[in-house]
Amino acid sequence: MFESLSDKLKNSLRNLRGVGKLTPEHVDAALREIRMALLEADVNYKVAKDFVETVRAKAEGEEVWNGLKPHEQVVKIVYDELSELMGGTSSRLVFTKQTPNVVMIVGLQGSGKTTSTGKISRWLADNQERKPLLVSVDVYRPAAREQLKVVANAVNVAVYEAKETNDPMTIVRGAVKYANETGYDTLMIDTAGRLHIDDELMVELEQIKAETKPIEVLFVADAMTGQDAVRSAEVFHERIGITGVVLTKMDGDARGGAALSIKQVIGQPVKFVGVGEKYDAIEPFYPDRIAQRILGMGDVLTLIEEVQGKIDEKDAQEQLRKMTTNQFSLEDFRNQLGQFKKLGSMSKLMKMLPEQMTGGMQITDEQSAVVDHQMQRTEAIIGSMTRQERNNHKVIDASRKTRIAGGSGSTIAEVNQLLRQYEQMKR
Ligand SMILES: Nc1nc2c(ncn2[C@@H]2O[C@H](COP(=O)(O)OP(=O)(O)OP(=O)(O)O)[C@@H](O)[C@H]2O)c(=O)[nH]1
Ligand SMILES: [Mg+2]
Repeated sequence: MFESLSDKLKNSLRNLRGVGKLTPEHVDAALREIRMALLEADVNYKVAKDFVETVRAKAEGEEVWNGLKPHEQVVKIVYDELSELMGGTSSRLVFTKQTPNVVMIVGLQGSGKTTSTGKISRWLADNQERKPLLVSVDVYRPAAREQLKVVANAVNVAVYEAKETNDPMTIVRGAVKYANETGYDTLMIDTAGRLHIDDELMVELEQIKAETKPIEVLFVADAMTGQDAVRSAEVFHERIGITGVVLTKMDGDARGGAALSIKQVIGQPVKFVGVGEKYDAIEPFYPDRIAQRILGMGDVLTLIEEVQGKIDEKDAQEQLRKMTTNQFSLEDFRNQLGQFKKLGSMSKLMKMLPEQMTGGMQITDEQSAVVDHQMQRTEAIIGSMTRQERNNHKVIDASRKTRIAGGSGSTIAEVNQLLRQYEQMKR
């Protein structure tokens, strides 16, 4: 995501480094490069132009931050403006007491509506304590409703089926009623897509909107389509009124222009980005953090949040207590490995650390695979122990070691090594 833009921006800002006093010529040169970089990333022409002008005005203005060198001032201005461009702070979905809150998912054919409906419902259940119900009103494409059901099952979220009817309005009314009666607080409506914006589709979406009064209408756009995504978002917004955008396929070679232009062009923020075909490949869109990532300050905040979100706070407290009172068993060790694994692969973690921390060094996928493999090994060995052995490793004698090694497909030396590591950790 944003690699090429990031490289170019960092480069042009780096060129300002070491310049004692910034002259207008220096700033001009840097701004020209920044403008080129934005255009190459497929940022809307006018957005790029305005961006550069704002940065120029601020750089020439009186504003001075204590303790920042001249070139750092420019970096700071570019950072502020970049995050402002994308909408400033992040835009969570805000729910009301109404039941159900309706979220409509709209967009062109194949943009990723059905996939995103599933991903977002899972995300809301995990992160905003919502109880979602999914419904498809795509009665046109054969198997479209079946597809949503498959997605719903995969993300373990309920789906409302209305096999007896093919009328979108009847379906949504039924779904709202059902959600109301059964206590689902969030109804997500997956709508039909068309290859091109057509009136029939728009009328149908307008009707569904009037009927269900959604708190959110999310426009799903394929980021790979660049400025086309921005233009169609604009049309949908004028016609239906959207509250936010979901940019999918940001894992592909999208240059990022859509992400950088949408807020500015249509006035509605990007709320989520899809970063893969798997159902957990969705991220809330944080403009400030994206700006940090683009400018190479790393995504420490996302990292911290991932750690907080996935590691159960209570669990962590309990483990800390055990560690400090020296009751940390092999069982606890295994739990801790499990927690760590939830964060993802080692290389993914490294990518989120700021350059200052890693010195720009990244571990390779192979290195990451070795670490991941070792962790799996360790888990397997502990998994082959009995409960008694896990809670008191001192009972593990030579014959038990042989059994454990056999059970986990490892060698006695590996079992010994693990026990040594554990003792060290315990100490
Ligand atoms: N790589 C990648 N693929 C995605 C992402 N989101 C969706 N896809 C893929 O895009 C294709 C279309 O996704 P769907 O969810 O079926 O799109 P849709 O908008 O519901 O399509 P229609 O209902 O036909 O209009 C599928 O192959 C998805 O796996 C993403 O974030 N990254
Ligand atoms: Mg679909």
